[in-house]
Amino acid sequence: AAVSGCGSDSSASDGNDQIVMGFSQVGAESGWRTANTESIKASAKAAGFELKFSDAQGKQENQIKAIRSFIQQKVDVIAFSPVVETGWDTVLQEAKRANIPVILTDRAVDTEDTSLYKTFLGSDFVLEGEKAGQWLVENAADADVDGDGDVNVVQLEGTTGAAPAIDRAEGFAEAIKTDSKIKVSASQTGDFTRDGGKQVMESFLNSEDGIDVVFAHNDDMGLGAIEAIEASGLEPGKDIKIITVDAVKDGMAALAKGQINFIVECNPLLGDQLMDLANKVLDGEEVPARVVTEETTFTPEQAAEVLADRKY
Ligand code: GYE
Repeated sequence: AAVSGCGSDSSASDGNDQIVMGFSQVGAESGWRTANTESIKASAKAAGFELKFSDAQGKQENQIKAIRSFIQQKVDVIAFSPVVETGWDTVLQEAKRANIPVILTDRAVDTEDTSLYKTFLGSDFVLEGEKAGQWLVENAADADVDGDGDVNVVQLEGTTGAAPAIDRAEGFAEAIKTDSKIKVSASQTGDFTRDGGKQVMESFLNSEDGIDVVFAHNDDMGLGAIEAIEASGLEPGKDIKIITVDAVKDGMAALAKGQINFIVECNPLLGDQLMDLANKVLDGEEVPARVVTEETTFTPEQAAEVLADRKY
């Protein structure tokens, strides 16, 4: 670390100045997460950082423990992707008191005190939800699959309390407001996993009549829903339209096949930008409070075009 015992001259480099980053990851719940973890590890290596990587297995308490242990180990910088939005003030105050800068990646925290972190790098999840809703508004006639005059949507939410689950639902609801035919008739968490999406979709298929559309907060839950829809004898993408978020390779393959109808991209390759921000923060440079990732959307035709080159 920058805290080295070697008493070299007073230049910026003390001869043992490898930056140590403690990174607390959410878990391994989705294809997006796997790609994100790989990106962070690869970028840390390329930037010459020593990375202390900790997997919280979806639990906030594990993240809090990991952050405390990074503080104890006197890492140079802490980065993390908070599993849920609330409940971070105490541990972030501890990091601040220890003079260790914190960078949020991917997901935001909900706090009044923005001095508790240096910057937040990640997607605009509200915008992602809006893009999904806008597509549905534009394709409402087609999406009224059973032709009853209503577009009946069921929603597979991400992890309860997580920024992308809260914000995607909000953006989607806002966008579909403009068309009174479109209604969300049921909404439940599938925890961002394939299994969760499958199970919740099975129960929706049993309890809801005339489902026209599934809006899944990520590809994995959409892929789980495809399994449930097929098992019920219906054809995903035709009998029930599917909209998802992420655009990981498995999602894009299902989109190209027409099993999914529209994907809003969410970019997991945050590693290079994260290391860059960490370097700047440690050099005392100003960084923007918010760095938003650039993203696009995909139709089946567009997915078919890029699928072969999709890296994750
Ligand atoms: O969309 C989902 C993952 O926080 C943006 O978390 C991330 C989300 C992503 O599990 O697949």
